[in-house]
Amino acid sequence: MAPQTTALLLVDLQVDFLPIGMLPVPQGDRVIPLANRLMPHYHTVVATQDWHPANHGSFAANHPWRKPGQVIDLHGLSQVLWPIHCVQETWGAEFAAELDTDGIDMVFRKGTDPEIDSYSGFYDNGHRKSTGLAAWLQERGVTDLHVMGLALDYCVKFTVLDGLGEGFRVTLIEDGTRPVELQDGDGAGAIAAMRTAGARVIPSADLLS
Ligand code: VGL
Ligand code: ZN
Repeated sequence: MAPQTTALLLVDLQVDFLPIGMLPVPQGDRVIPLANRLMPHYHTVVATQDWHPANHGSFAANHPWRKPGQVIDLHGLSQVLWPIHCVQETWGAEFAAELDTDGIDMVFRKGTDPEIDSYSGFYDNGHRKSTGLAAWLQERGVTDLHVMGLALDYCVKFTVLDGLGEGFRVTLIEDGTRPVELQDGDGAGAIAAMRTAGARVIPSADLLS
């Protein structure tokens, strides 16, 4: 059992990020059994859920003559355009069917404002609005976060960086995540950026043994 001050943070383990989904992360399904195995070791388990309205500005389909992977300026911020994904109340936005959601204590939804994207579980991409995740964890005395989920080079990366910025000690569970890799090397680059910012990176075997 991890100390009570350590929480497990599951990032966007949703149908649309699995190989069957609309924004498939290669081998994204492989991390679900690991999440199920890890959850019982933690006093506190929190999950983030990408939760977009259908008119969300990150969807390529909402911009004429744009396709996924292109980058636009969205209300002053650089925005990668994505396929339609994780639309509120659709199957794609649900947690992976194999995920033991009974083990989750609290869910933080993000990406609900059509005007701005939200990769991190803590803040939108402009750091304008908090989701309440940091305060919720701090109220429970959590000082350490163990993070896993999808996708490594977007939502996991920015959640880890914001977690460090909020003063948590943050550990990335390396085999609990997979990258989308729009560009080759984005996964390795994300891990390097997290390490540089102060994250510890370990395999799940170190936690389960
Ligand atoms: C994500 C792109 C768009 C993620 C969410 O969960 O990493 N990536 N929305
Ligand atoms: Zn999204």
